[in-house]
Amino acid sequence: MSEKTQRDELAVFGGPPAFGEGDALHVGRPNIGDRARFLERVSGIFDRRRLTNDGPLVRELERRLADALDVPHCVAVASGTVGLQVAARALGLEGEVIMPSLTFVATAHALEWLGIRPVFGDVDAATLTLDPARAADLVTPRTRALLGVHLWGRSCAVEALERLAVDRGLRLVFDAAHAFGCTHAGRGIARFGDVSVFSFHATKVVNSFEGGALATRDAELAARARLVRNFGFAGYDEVVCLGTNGKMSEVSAAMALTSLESLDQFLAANRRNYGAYREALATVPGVSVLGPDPEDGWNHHYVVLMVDRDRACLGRDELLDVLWAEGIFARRYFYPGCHRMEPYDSRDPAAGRRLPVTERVLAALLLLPTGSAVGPAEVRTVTSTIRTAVNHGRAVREELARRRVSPRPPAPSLRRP
Ligand code: T4K
Repeated sequence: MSEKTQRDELAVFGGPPAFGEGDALHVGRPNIGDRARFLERVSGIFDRRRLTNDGPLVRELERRLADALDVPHCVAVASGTVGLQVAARALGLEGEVIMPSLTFVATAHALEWLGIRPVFGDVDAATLTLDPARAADLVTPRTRALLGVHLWGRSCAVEALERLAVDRGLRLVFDAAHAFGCTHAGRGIARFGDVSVFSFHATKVVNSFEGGALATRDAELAARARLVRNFGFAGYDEVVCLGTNGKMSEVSAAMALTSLESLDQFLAANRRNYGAYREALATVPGVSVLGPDPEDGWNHHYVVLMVDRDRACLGRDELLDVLWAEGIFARRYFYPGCHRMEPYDSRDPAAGRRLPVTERVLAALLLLPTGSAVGPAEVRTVTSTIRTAVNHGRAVREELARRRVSPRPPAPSLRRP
């Protein structure tokens, strides 16, 4: 791995790829905390023979999460997706929920799976989160809630969404999958709305392999969420509502607790990488690294590059081809937008026309590898590759067009086709 300063060093021009199969860079490489501490906790699980169902580690995790998030109630769940569903059921949602299309498809699927219709509102050009004014236009008698997404950990216009929710009698849910470790206006990010749902998936800043949590200031809502999470059981033989299996296992809680203990290190690595990307790319024309809202305390978990095709002389997808050829698996999270995915696309193929900001952003964004698996040397290689590709933008475009076949290797996603 070295810096790429000359055009012909780029893999698209025949140079050796910067990273091979074994050391390729990914967006979402897991942060691993103290292994010995994790294994010690797992050993305790075996000793106790309590593997799941609201075990002691899950309870300990819920207490620690509540402290970290500065909320009185946290309910650990099996995934962020299940967390959104448990939240929706605990709030009694039905009908329609207004949400952005610019999010991971799980946000929409979680609702649709319950028979609740996601209605996509455009994002605000500055925050790239649900635009409260556009959301207000979409409220109908069927609307029950607003679902804001703290995209890439950057906070929604929480105050404006709270006002809208109160004015129109709606519930307010935040998808905070990306936002652990974030604050807004000096307050914990979970202290807004009715409930916030976090993901502790392997790719997140704090991870439990798979997992998530609801955070809320509402004791009754938390109690209902606990029932829904566990089939609706209120006692050994008493089921009081429709529920599901949304429980977090003890081994996941062991991982989350261990991960939490290293949170400061993970955040420091994110901050360091973000700073290095931003500095190195500041003078590259046509690309910009997204910063935080001045009111936000940010976890820097995602490094988001915006590519202006005209100024960079290179499109986002061409830059993606250049990076993938180097073994740098940048991602287009969350291209092409929920509205262009099924079942939403078939239901409303023209939705994109009502989402101009979303469409513009989805055509320009590119997420770069970061996290504790990425160090300064890797960032230098990525940024020098971007700089050299942009410096030779026209030649890169011609070379890619000449090859006709994209040099992008098969998808690096671990997802099976
Ligand atoms: N809301 C939002 C806004 C979300 O972003 C998400 C999840 C959710 C809700 C739902 O939360 P969960 O139900 O998942 O808890 C990944 C994650 O699977 C997903 O959790 C996450 N958002 C999303 C942003 O990213 P994919 O389909 O892109 O994953 P995949 O398999 O391509 O993995 C990403 C990269 O990470 C790979 O290139 C390699 C690397 N990786 C991944 C895993 C799992 C590793 O190196 N090791 C690993 O163990 O969705």
